[in-house]
Amino acid sequence: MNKDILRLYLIASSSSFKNPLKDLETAFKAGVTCFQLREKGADIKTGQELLDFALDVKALCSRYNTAFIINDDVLLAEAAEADGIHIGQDDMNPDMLPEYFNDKIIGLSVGNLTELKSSSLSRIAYLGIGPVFSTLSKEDAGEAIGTEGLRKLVNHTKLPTAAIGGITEENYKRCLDSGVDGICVISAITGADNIEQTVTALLQ
Ligand code: TZP
Ligand code: MG
Repeated sequence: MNKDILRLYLIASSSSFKNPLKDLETAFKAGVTCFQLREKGADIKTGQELLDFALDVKALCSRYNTAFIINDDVLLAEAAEADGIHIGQDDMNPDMLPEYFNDKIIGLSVGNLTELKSSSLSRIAYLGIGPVFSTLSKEDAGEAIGTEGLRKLVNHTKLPTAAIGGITEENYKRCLDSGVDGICVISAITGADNIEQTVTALLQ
């Protein structure tokens, strides 16, 4: 995997934006390097409606050269021919992912050293590390590890890494200074007044 794709990694659901395809296009055009469709929370799509949305997003991603990752949903990732899948500690064992993912990007969330050491990493392409700061976007995100915790985990792995959790225009540089290859954000972009400006700022 080219770790440059982790530089600015946006995560959102189909209901995160008022005009999802338009707003995602704005974000991709402005330079988001990777997008993860994480269909969680209120107002979620399922079945064919979700697949149709995923296919529209995939087309947008292809147009702007943005990597397209699906959170957790193996069947959706295969059906939408995503570039990869992201799994959490409570999801499936990455070793059990079907062959489709052999040449795809498999990302894993880790929040502490115990998780890092106990995870099967043979098929993992990158780690999402956090929450670095406290977040309102994930109820069970766990305790914030701070930039010191982030640095510690980065120093314990050779895998490409992205920081996640509570990352904003004000604190993203401290994450990058901890040695990660990039940052993952939800609310910094989904809640932005001006998506283009925010993406540009987070890429500085
Ligand atoms: N995993 C750890 S923290 C988090 C996820 C999905 C939420 C990040 O959202 P935000 O709004 O960027 O804090
Ligand atoms: Mg999950």
